[in-house]
Amino acid sequence: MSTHLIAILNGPNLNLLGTREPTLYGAATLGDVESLCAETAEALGLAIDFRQTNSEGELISWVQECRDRASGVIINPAGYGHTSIALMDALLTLECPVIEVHLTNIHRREPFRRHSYTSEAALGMICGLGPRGYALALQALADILAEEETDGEETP
Ligand code: CA2
Repeated sequence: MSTHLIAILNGPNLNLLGTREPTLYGAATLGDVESLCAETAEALGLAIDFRQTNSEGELISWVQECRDRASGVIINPAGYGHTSIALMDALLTLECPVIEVHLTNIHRREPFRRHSYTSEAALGMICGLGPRGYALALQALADILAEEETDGEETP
C-alpha cells in the first residue's frame, strides 16, 4: 500500500500570518502551520505537499494537478472562498475528499465572509480553531482514507 499524498493549499495573504493582525489570526506563521501539518502527517502515515499562493490562477492549476496525484485536499482558500466560482469549479472536478479550513470563525465576522463558494465542493469545513484546524483535517482524511481501504477489501 503506497503512502497517501495530501495537498494542503493556502490562498492569498496567508503568507502574512504571524506578521500582521495577531489578535485576529494569531502569532503562528505559515511556516509554523506547515511544521504542525508535517508532524501530524508523519504520525498519521500521510505525505503532504504544503503550498501557498496569492494568485487565483495558480491556486486553480494546483487544484487541477490534484486530480492525478492527491488522495485528499485541504484548502484554506482565504478570500477566494468568498468570491471565486472558478476555484469552486476546479474543486468540483476532484474525486478525492476535500476539506476546507479557515483559521477564524467566518460566521462570527463580517457578513460577506459567511458565504463560501468553495465549501460547495468540500466534504466538510473546519473554521475558527486556528492552525489546529489543519491538524484536525489531516486526522479526518486519515480516517476517511482508512475507511475507504477497508470498504474496498474483498471478503473471503
Ligand atoms: O480565517 C481564515 O483562515 C481566512 O481564510 C483568512 C482570510 C480571510 O479572507 C477569510 O475570510 C478567512 C484572510 C487571510 C489573510 O491572512 C492574513 C494574515 C495575517 C495578516 C493579514 C492577513
